[in-house]
Amino acid sequence: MSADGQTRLTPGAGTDWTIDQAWARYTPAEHQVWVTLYERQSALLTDRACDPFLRGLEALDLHRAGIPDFARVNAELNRLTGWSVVAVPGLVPDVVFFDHLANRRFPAGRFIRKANELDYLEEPDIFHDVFGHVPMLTDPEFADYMAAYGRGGLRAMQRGQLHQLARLYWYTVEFGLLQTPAGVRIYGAGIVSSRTETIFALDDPSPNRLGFDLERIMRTPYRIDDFQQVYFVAPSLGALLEATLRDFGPIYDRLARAADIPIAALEPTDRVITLGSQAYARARAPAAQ
Ligand code: HBI
Ligand code: FE
Repeated sequence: MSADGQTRLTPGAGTDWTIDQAWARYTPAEHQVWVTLYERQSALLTDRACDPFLRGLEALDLHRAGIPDFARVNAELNRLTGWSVVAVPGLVPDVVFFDHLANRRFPAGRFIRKANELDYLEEPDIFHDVFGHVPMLTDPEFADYMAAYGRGGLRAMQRGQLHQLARLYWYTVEFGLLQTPAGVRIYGAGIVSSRTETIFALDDPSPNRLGFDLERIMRTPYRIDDFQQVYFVAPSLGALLEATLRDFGPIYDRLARAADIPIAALEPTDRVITLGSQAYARARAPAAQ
């Protein structure tokens, strides 16, 4: 993103913003950052991430030896669900992003964070994108959900309601929780790739945890700079997929007239799984004006 806020095409990028991963150019120090993050997260996620995520991590062998080579990952990922990972310089324009998803291509940043910024970074790096997002793409239902989301994104843009669909992505793909027989588990990439939020999202008494409700989610703003104040729990990945396989026209018509729901508020129709204290958010709130 350049100073004037325009996303400029990176020299060498295609019109779809893809670039060569240039896997051979990663340095030993960059591979070591991946190994450090991988070992720390995978140990933490054993009984916190959902089974499809853990199975995907194994199936793709996003191993401890360093940054995965997309060519190798794609051979297996393609076979499983027809998805590929493609390298991009960073965040790409929405229309480019949605077109990739609609065509089963996940755009992943090529760069990796520095050893001194393991816990937070401004823009998604290869660890967030590949460790966080890609294992779930080995699950057939989630893989179909992500492609449906891509198709929906192009339509939401035409209607000028992209900000509402972006909330669905945020509260599912990035910060989604899943109801399982073993309890609530994580599938959202923004959580599984963050050590601190992996703990906060499941254990902390501060956030609300509510049953998944597509339209309610699309009315709920989100925070990009801190832990979430509300998480939504899907009953299953099948239910998540099924929620997108309907005509969104009437939904967008209702949403165009509906007010946003304040982030920590509860709606009468909410299925409350855990009622949060919001203590964390209050402690972080700027001093009252
Ligand atoms: N680009 N590379 C990349 N990764 C993203 O997650 C991404 C993006 N561009 C747009 C975008 N996400 C969001 O604006 C959409 O989810 C709405
Ligand atoms: Fe992401």
